[in-house]
Amino acid sequence: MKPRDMNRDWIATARTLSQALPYLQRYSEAVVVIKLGGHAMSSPEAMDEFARDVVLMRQVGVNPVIVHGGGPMINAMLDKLGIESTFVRGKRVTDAATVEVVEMILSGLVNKQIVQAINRQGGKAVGLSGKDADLMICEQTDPNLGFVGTPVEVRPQILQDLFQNNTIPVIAPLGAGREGETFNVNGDTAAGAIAGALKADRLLLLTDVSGVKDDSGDVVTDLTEGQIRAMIADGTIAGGMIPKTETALEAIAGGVRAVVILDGRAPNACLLELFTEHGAGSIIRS
Ligand code: X2W
Repeated sequence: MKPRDMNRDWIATARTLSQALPYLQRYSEAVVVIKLGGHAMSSPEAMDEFARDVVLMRQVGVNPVIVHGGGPMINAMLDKLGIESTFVRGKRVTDAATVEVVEMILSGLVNKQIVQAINRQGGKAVGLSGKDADLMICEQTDPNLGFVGTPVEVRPQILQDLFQNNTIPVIAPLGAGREGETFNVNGDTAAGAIAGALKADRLLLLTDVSGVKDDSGDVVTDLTEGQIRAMIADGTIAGGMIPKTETALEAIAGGVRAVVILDGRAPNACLLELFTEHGAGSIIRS
């Protein structure tokens, strides 16, 4: 039996659903690429909640695509194996032994955790990497970084086929080289390239900070390309936020309608961004 006492919470839930209608209509059939960083996968509970939100998106007609990272999980395995790892400007120097571990952890462990979490919530997820169906062809980024790749060609047809079948693609950021190499691709870079090839309506970069902050530490909710370039030049945007904002600008140049940088640890971050007036994090529009 449903409780008939109209307590405030239930009324608020019904009102929230009702108010979401224009947003549900706006995003019906929309392609939303979500980059889930390793730092945003903080606990099994957070993973389940993320998975539920993704399944809800699919349920209301959105075509979600998940591109994940897993830097902390790669670090843990390299530590166990006694393989040292260094980063140059946010990219892992990747030798032949390291790229094997990166592929095992990203395509194996992390990819399947996300696939399973989505399927447990009633969704239909399939795991891929950039190698599957030649989704993401890469070239070496810089000889000093070893097997780190830059996407040069993305073939999104396999993703469109999966949308037709109500399937949610979950993509590990590895790329295929033309000579049969395996390339390690930064997760944000991979998500930007895939979102661009799909001309996605939204690219959501889920991270562990609440957005792009100004010099007094407040999140800037709306950002233009000019503002981002000025904030990088004067040092307001620094560290890991530089590649994220650069990815955002590249994605916009590639045809993505808007990119949002938001805190993936916040409850229901994706739903808040897509289906409420409030929005979340920092948005960069085309
Ligand atoms: C990354 C791929 C994983 C990733 C790495 O090896 O750590 C490069 O640095 P997060 O969790 O999103 O940081 N690749 C080239 O991007 O993970």
